[in-house]
Amino acid sequence: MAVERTLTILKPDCVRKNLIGEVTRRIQEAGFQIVAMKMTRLTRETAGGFYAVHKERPFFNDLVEFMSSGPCVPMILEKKNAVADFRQLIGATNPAEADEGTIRADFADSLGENIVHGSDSVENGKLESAYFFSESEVVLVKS
Ligand code: FUP
Repeated sequence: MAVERTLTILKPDCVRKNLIGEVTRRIQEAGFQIVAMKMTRLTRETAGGFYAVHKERPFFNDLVEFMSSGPCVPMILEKKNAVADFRQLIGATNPAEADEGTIRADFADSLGENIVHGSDSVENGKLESAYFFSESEVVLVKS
């Protein structure tokens, strides 16, 4: 299995619920190496740009509103098979459908406010990582 990178965002509901520590602990315990991390507050424009693929969907405005409603914590994570393993760790987009013990099953309130983002492919992970971080903000990790 190849070493991959994936982009996660601890979303504004995660920050509001004081779950940055707990979610980060679970991510690290699952073997992910954090290679970039920051706290930031998205504007409506930057949130809309990140989710541009959904701009024709009925939930787009609510999604932009929510993602710009408070600070969030984007991170780039590195691990073998990172993209699929991370989506397994967080569970289905809709927390009502997420497997027991996943981050979304344990902490998310709704489909719209689901605690964390995880890239859905290696390619999107690269594009999404570049949306938040410059090359110089990504640390070199000895493996
Ligand atoms: P995911 O890949 O799990 O982040 O899910 P999607 O890209 O399908 O959706 C992105 C975000 O849009 C979700 F995290 C929540 C929101 N969303 C809704 O609010 N309603 C929907 O029906 C689908 C997604």
